[in-house]
Amino acid sequence: MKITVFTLFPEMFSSPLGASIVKRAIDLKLLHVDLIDFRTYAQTKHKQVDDEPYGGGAGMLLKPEPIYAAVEAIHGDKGAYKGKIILMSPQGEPFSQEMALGLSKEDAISLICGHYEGFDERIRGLADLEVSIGDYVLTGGELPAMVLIDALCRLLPGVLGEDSSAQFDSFSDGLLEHPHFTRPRVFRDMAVPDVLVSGHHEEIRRWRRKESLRRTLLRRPALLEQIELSDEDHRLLKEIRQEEEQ
Ligand code: 4FV
Repeated sequence: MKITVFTLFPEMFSSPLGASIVKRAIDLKLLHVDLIDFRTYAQTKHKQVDDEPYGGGAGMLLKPEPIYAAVEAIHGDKGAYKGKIILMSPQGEPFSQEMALGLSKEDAISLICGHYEGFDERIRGLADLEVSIGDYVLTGGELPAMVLIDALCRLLPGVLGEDSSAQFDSFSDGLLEHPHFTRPRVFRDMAVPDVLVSGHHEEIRRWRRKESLRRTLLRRPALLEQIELSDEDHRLLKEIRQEEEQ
């Protein structure tokens, strides 16, 4: 997969792309990331990329010219680029595991990172999609772009050791993940649930499904409305509600 990032601060990406799983994906050539500093495409003598908002108001806005010039220099004019152009902004579609899964199947995507108070509205004409990582305002779109790259990268075939692990992610089945345990068997009087060391795989599957439902019911009940629950799920939820009432 090829990701092109348009940003004023390419240096912010060095460490997130230079460590652990993302680095491994890049080293394995499963992921290629190009960092484009769109200030270098500013046409004015002083490489101006921002300006005051028409109609007054605080802060500065990103100008359209440098970003259009950068995107067209790298990808050619509208239509030439086969990838999806994504604008990172708080007004965008909420980012989700489902969206990550969908985007991880693209051959190429481009991420445009805002800064200052935001974008001149005409920059939106470049984008196929606008994505927000959450209802809060950051200093720039760089961290959101890194979040997206990280979430996509681990879904690329061959990146995570056993491809299977990503399919057991939180949200992969719409539920929060069940509790996980590893050695030691007992830590400061906190013991691993017996079922997990029973070797009884059906019991273990049932316990994990039940604990995923319990955690989702207690922490994110709205998620339960969004997924198809099986008869077993309904039976388990009945047990959970009785247990939680005690
Ligand atoms: C953001 C978000 C975000 C807004 C003004 C950059 C900042 C500044 N992007 N999800 N939340 N962007 O806060 O994606 O330009």
